[in-house]
Amino acid sequence: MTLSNGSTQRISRRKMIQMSSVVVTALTQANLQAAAPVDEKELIFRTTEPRNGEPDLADLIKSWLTPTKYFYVRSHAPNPVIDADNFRLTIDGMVERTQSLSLKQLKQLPEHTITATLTCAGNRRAEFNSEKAVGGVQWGSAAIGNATWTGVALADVLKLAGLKSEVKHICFEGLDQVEEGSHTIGFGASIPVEKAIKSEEGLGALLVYKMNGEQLTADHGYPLRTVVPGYIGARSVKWLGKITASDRPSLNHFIATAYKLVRETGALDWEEAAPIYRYVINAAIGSIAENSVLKPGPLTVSGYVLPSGRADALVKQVMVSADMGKTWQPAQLQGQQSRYCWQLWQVTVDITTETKQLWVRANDNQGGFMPYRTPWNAKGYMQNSWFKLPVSVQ
Ligand SMILES: Nc1nc2c(c(=O)[nH]1)N[C@H]1C(S)=C(S)[C@@H](COP(=O)(O)O)O[C@H]1N2
Ligand SMILES: [Mo]
Repeated sequence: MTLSNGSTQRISRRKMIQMSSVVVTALTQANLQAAAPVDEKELIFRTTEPRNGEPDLADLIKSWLTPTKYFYVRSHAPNPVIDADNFRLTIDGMVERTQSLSLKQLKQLPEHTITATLTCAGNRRAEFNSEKAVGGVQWGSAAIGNATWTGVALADVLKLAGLKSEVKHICFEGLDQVEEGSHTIGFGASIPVEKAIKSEEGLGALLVYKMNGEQLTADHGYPLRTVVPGYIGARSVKWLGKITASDRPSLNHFIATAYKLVRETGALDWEEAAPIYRYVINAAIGSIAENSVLKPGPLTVSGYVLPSGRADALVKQVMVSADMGKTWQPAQLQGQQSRYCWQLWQVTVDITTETKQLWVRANDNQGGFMPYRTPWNAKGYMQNSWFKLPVSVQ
């Protein structure tokens, strides 16, 4: 049984009243517990209906692995409430054997745990506004997080179904109901079949049921989601209900139209532009808030850096300047370098009475670099220009 439910206490109560008491009592206590928005999120909510929140940057960069409570939430619709006992994942399209798998059946496949960073294509969107206003969730720099993900290889699931030779894309559809024009659709995406199955990039995509070792929370896609390492968050579909093998990308709005880099939102621009798959290199300072008042002298600052979403992309260098780019200090990268994961960094810079901003730029070993400026685009995606933090010195 799938019930449309809100994700905040307030919404769920309102919706509960709308449901008939028969339906309410039909939900077992266990189901309610699993589906309830139990996670006490310590996030700054940019919108609450649906839930879109990011942590305080200072909290975010406390650890390489992001605790779930500090992991950003980006949802286009209320969290669907899914009864895990009756849940079925459908695999159809260009396959030899259409599948309808319970969670139990899925979990019989070999289990894998990976660590991977997810980031929203709209991370740092608000910075575009200084050039021209952009719509959408007004993200700061914390729509990113690094977690461990446990589940099964999408490749193994596709093997059960048997892909036909003409398959080029694997499409995903969520069980949420996103308002799109006059109707509602499940949030969807697709990825090239080479990315979906084990490839030279190692383990392809995963279908995961655990995040940071715990059952997925309602916000993050309970009971099942995809995780596509190296790709923008929008390709990691939450509340996954259906996988379709196809000879072309999904026609779902969120890959056919949204999540493209366009200057204008007319039909021609959408048609000409390709979907975004990989994320770009990015970095931010987390230890100091915007407009902090600093004292002259040495100051240690820290932050995160994410290499571009290519297999084997590793961060080469993070540089920080306290004098508008006249001089740069190389930051020390901390902790392990791991495929498709961010790193934390730290550097001590000299703050002078001339310091007005702290700047960060980074590059990786696969040719990825943060540009001085990111071209403005209508949806405000892929903002990865030099990170510039305004401060004052007294
Ligand atoms: N079904 C569904 N999947 C979804 C979304 C959504 O709204 N519905 N949002 C996507 C976007 S844009 C991002 S950035 C990630 C966010 O994942 P998180 O909320 O677990 O951080 O989920 C993606 N998967
Ligand atoms: Mo996103």
